[in-house]
Amino acid sequence: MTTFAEPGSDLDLDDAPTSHSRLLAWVREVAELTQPDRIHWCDGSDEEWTALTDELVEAGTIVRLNPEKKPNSFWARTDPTDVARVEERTFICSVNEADAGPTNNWRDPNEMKAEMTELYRGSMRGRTMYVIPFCMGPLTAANPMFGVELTDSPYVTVSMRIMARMGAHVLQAMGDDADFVPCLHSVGAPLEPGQQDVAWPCNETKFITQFPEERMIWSYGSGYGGNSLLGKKCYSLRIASAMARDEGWLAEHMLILKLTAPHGAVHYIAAAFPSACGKTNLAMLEPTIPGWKVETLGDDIAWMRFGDDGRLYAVNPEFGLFGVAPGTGWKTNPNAMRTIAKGNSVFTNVALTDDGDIWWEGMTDEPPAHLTDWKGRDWTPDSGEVSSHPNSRFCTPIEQCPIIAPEYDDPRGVPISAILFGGRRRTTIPLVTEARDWTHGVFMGATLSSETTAAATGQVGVVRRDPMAMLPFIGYNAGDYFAHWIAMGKDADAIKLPKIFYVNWFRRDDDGGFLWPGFGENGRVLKWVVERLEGLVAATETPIGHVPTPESLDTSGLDLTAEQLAKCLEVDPAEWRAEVPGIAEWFDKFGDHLPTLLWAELDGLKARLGL
Ligand code: SAT
Ligand code: MN
Repeated sequence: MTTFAEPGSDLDLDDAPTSHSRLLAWVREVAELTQPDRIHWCDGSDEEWTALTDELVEAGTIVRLNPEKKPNSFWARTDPTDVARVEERTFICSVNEADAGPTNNWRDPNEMKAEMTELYRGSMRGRTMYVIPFCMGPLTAANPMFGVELTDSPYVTVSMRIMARMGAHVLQAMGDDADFVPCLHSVGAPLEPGQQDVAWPCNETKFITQFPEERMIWSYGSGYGGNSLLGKKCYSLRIASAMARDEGWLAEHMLILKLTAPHGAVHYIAAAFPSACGKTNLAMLEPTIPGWKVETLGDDIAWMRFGDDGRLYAVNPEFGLFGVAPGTGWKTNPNAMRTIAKGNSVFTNVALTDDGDIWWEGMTDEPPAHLTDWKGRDWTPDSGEVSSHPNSRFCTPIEQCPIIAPEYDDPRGVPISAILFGGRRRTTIPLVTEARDWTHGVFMGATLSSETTAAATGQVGVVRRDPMAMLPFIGYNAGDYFAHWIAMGKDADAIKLPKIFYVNWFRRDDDGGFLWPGFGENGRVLKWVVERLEGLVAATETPIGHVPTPESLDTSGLDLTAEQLAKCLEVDPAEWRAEVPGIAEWFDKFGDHLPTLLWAELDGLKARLGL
């Protein structure tokens, strides 16, 4: 662990562990602007982890958990106002406003830089600036995707060590002149001499800003994961989607799983669901049907490129899991429970048990008799409030997952057979629908709708369009993004393209209960998907695509009546006719950026619905 320039010194970079001149110049420039007391170059070592976590314990930001329960793990509580992504404070600062499109907030890049520069001026005073060299995806990739985050938050620094490949080996691999995405982060809470720090420094003013042409990220005011771990959504989705548009690949909000059938055939499946709609659960599924096996490659982000053989290959750029805690339990996701049991994790905004472990709603059937809740207050089952914030998270190394597929670290990625799009809808959307072809699948993704969750600030449970589950993450004009998706399919060999499906685990019956049991039973839907790929099972052609015939979906041993199954699979023309005006209104937003092929898809749907 090397710390340069103690308080009062001139932040000398002579001993910096790199001779990368652009990196050094940028670190110097940011240090001069933000005026930290010291600069620390992260090496990613165990000693550094210990020093940082000790410091965070001392500061009251985190509490060390009982090592017999969760070794080398910590309980963190944020400021109660800093608990989720802030979409209304997230900006795509492209040079032209039209390039941000109607779904993003836009500000002129020069104006934004001027305003944020004033916020950053002196913002790290009294603090350490951490330099975090990181690589999204394997370091052994043909073109390793480097980034460097400068942050004044030790919480961010330890979380980055879990979520990304980072440290001295990355800095070394960057050599003297590798390209990297500069990621600047400050919690915006400078300390005056003698001023007592708070446990969770942040600022009421927040900006999460992407500069897509410059491939640069500036984040200010928040310490929460999605706003501050800049390798994640900001780089691997917003900036990477702009790179992918320019370079002919896809950066997507998708899990990646490996499915092995009883007869040994292997299929890799990618699936896009909005935040907090079960990506982590599906990625680690334990199928209830005998002989089927799931292994995990990723739970949140997939970068996909065509290989020389014409197939679409996916890589998970991340190194950790940042999963929604509530609802994760031995019944719903035993593999996530086994992953966190190994320790080395940071739990944020969950509850603390009296014996130094963590708990959240849904972990066990019965809550403990007493907890310390996410706001640090005494909690009992009679408290009348949840103990853990609905967007509380576990941050844990993906390599600890007992069913990690060894290929997750292969820089070539894995060939994808099927892409699933899914949302959270009480009505209208059947359990699973197969697209007729790639363009129809893009139509399904582009019109995906879902009820909002606690993963972002704002109202929960409101249906909104969330194209490809990427609404908050597309780094450019979403109309152009749809065109890019269509072009990717057009240039490819149709027979080798992944087949596209639309799933909905969340349909409700008339009493408001879920129709489909979900979780491990979703393996039955995966089975139907691969049996469709292999041409083994039948489907009913409906106005919206191919839906399973009741016999083709394996429901053996499942407690589901024929009526319930029919309701899961139902395509109600009246509901769909009601859906059409909303789709037309959605498409209208994009003006001439919307590919005409998507209007043609809508016309086809209308004709099939008799409209
Ligand atoms: O909050 S994160 O953006 O890191 C996770 C999510 O919302 O998908
Ligand atoms: Mn996500």
